[in-house]
Amino acid sequence: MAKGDATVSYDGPAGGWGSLRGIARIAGKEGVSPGALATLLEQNKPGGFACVSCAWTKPVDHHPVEFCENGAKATLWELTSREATPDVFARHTVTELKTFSDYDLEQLGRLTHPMRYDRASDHYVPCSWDEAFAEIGRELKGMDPKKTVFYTSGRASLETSYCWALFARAYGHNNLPDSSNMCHETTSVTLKKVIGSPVGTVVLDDFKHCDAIFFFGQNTGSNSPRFLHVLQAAVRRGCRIVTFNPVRERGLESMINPQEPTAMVTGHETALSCQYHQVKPGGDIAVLLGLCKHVLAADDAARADGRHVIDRAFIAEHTVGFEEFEARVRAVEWAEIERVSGLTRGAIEAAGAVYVEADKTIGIYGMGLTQHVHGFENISTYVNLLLMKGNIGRQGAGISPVRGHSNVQGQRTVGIAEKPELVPLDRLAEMFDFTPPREKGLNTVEACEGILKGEIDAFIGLGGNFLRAVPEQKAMEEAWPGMRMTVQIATKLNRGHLFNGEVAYLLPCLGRSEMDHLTGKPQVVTMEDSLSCVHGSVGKRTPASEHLKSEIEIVSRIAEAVLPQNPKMPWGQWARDTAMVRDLIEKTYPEQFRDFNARIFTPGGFYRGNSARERHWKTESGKAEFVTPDALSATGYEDAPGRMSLITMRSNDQFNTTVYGYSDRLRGIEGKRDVLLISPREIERHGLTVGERVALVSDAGDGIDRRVGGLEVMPFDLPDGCVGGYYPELNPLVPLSHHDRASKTPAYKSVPVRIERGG
Ligand SMILES: Nc1nc2c(c(=O)[nH]1)N[C@H]1C(S)=C(S)[C@@H](COP(=O)(O)OP(=O)(O)OC[C@H]3O[C@@H](n4cnc5c(=O)[nH]c(N)nc54)[C@H](O)[C@@H]3O)O[C@H]1N2
Ligand SMILES: Nc1nc2c(c(=O)[nH]1)N[C@H]1C(S)=C(S)[C@@H](COP(=O)(O)OP(=O)(O)OC[C@H]3O[C@@H](n4cnc5c(=O)[nH]c(N)nc54)[C@H](O)[C@@H]3O)O[C@H]1N2
Ligand SMILES: [Mo]
Repeated sequence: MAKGDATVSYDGPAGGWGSLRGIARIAGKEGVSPGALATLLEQNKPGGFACVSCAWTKPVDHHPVEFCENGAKATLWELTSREATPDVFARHTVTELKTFSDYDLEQLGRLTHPMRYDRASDHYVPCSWDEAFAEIGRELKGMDPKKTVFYTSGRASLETSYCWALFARAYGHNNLPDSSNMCHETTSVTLKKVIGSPVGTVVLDDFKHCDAIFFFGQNTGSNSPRFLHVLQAAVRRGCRIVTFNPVRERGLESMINPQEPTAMVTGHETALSCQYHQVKPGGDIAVLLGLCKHVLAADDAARADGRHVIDRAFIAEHTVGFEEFEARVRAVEWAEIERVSGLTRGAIEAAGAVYVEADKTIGIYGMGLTQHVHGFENISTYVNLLLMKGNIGRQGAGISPVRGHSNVQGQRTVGIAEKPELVPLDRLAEMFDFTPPREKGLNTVEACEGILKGEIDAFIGLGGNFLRAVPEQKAMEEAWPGMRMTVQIATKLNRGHLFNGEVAYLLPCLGRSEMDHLTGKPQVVTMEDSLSCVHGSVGKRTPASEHLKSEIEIVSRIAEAVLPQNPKMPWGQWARDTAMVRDLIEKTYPEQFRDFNARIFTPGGFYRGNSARERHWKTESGKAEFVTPDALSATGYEDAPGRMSLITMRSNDQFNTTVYGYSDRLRGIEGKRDVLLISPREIERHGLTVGERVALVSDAGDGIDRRVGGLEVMPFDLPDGCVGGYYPELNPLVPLSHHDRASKTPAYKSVPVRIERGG
């Protein structure tokens, strides 16, 4: 595969020795505690603990070593021997800590004590758990619940998440924004609308039967590396992979399987994608319409001699809206498709030919489709392509979003939702004898809007790094201290913890690999992966500090401090016995969690089921719905002279806002993150020189001065009209109003910017 000349790149495959070196480097750097490497061997196996990194599924027939480079990094990050003790906080004021990089903050190590922010001295100071719960309880009791926000990052277990959502509702609000509001909320909204199920329809076995896999905007090599094995097996039996991505991601080009000793020794790599198309950011609706156009043309030709390509029987029986969509596809001009996608008709037709020839196709996607102003249309048009050939609801076919955090999908399943209609409120009312609030709550963007307007009194974060992950970072950091109370439940210090309300607490919790020592017997927690399989996880390690509490205990203690006594809500008992919470989950969602406690260690997890997979469409029309897109470009803005689309990216050495190191191995970028990736042609066009420092400034046209300076110009193989750089450093450039129209997922993958010299 040819590469652009003179660009930074990496020619080796994904996986292989490079990934082992990546693990060894991190193990050395994190100063891991004794036995940590042995703990890794238990990862993702029945009776062991579920990896805290990505949401990729855990197979029935696991490998001797069922973890990947990035899963190992995530676990070792948790098992560091470094400690952010009260002494560390005594040495640095919070203002001083704000000058630390994201990397340096987390390198301080695990939080060991509950801490309260002391405004007078500008220090975090240790406090007792009792004091913390009492004051948080007192504050919340005095507040209007609807002016408080309970955020969750997608790592908390099903049990903790269920309790958290129940607590919010018993207290009196649905303000339950989740990291998925910045991530796959576009999926939840779009797939629910068009196929009646908010999650993907594919199961692991389908990858053994598909003839083609299409990839739109998902970076498997860095973000879900264990999935590479599945892809490798598919390719080896003749399945074809076609990828659309502005960046040539090595993981999707080729890999060496670290699980195969001979391949490791001989360096034998498997080529993964048979076609790789560098679409412009936001060009996917156009590509998908082009593919549909090709399918229609192939069908027209086939029908002339009595065959067919389109599955008209399926369309007639199972769908609505096809005629309108067909008319739109026929009407759209190839010239327009080429302009918006940046690809030639020939390239799109070559991809279309793979789709036409394949009997069964799986459609994979990630943030490259969800994080756009027209993310809804990206996904609905993708589904249209699949529906045209009946590729949903049969073996070897389907739509498969690859989720992010390890339990982000499950949190939605058990009630973390700002949308009350997604939750069985009547059942909850009956089970727990209370009146759940019915008003829609705040999602992430709406919570930010509320905080900016000064309308929110308290924020409690169950994990995550909200303030660093959201758009409009500068204004958000300024507005944040306007809140009366902020509480963060966390394992490590991050930048979001350095901006505090008048009353502020930092509450340290156990990580998933650690033993919950409340009762002395191992507690099980559960997670749902991207393919809707539910797995049990048991922490085995001695906790990093004796003062840590499990997330579920922290949530329960806050709930007890706030809510009036209710014999139906024995919070203390739930925290001591998570099996009781699983019984409640089963009672609340009986179809999906039948015999929950008996099935938690089913090898490969137990499948929660999916109506669309059964071709039972729980949509408004009762059928799968073709939606005709009204936009051709997903960016939501026009091209303008000097305007560039910024893609914010994850490196191979980070997990979201957690930066493990400065090696983006698979892209050949080493030792730095303050870079502006741009094609040599655009470097020339803008009159820039390689290595000079520039600033990116917002070109959203709303008069707000958003900028990030000091970025080193680095030549990189990208399409014209776009630049790349790292998340979260570039988040100050993303306007809060720049989000998917349907789901309000921030449009982090095409942000309008300009390059300013001398930055
Ligand atoms: N190691 C590691 N693993 C992770 C994470 C991590 O940070 N590190 N994060 C976790 C989380 S929360 C999530 S949500 C997932 C994220 O995993 P992914 O969904 O893979 O997300 P990204 O890496 O942000 O972007 C995906 C790809 O989209 C491409 N892209 C950008 N714009 C476009 C576009 O307009 N069209 C197309 N077709 N492609 C585009 C980018 O080049 C990139 O390769 O990974 C999870 N796993
Ligand atoms: N520009 C840009 N912005 C983005 C994105 C993008 O692609 N581009 N991606 C978006 C996406 S997909 C997501 S999901 C969000 C991520 O947003 P979040 O989920 O809020 O952020 P994380 O970086 O995953 O959170 C890391 C912190 O979680 C805490 N933590 C780690 N493990 C545990 C644990 O076991 N328990 C608890 N309680 N805390 C723990 C640690 O303190 C750590 O610092 O960011 C979004 N923001
Ligand atoms: Mo995510």
